[in-house]
Amino acid sequence: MRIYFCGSIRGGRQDVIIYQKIVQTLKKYGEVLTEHVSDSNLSDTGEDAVQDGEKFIHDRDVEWLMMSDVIIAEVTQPSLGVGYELGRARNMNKKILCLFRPSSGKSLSAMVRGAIDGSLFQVRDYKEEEVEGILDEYFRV
Ligand code: 6IA
Repeated sequence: MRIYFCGSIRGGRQDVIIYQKIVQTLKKYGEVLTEHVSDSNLSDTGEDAVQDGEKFIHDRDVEWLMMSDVIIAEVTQPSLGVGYELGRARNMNKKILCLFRPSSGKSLSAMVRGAIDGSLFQVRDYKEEEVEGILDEYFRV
């Protein structure tokens, strides 16, 4: 099983600890292609990637999306990159689970919540301490 994890990078890194918890759990179920998203050394500014570097990142990430069996996205911290990945993945008819924490006080984009289709595209509202159980349940069915 190949798993693509999406989380905010330039959108802001405040949830990186939760991304780590998610990636550790996902590793029980398959190969996580995008473990770097949960790397606490990766900052939202980082080494300023040159244009070619950014094209490389984009093209490699889209290729990984194509190769993946399932997409798990933590969508609480809004991120253009995560939104873009979800749109591309939806168009590829991938199985997608978005995880959102209402306790953040934020409101999830209608373009994500409104994409729920009762099968491939799912959104789960959760509390931080529930995340492992939700993933275990998702991968067991
Ligand atoms: O717009 P964002 O940066 O928040 O987008 C985050 C999403 O896009 C993640 O789910 C990643 O899969 C993807 N992504 C964005 N930037 C990168 C990246 N390097 N490397 C890999 N995937 C990325 C950016 C480095 C830079 C901060 C120095």
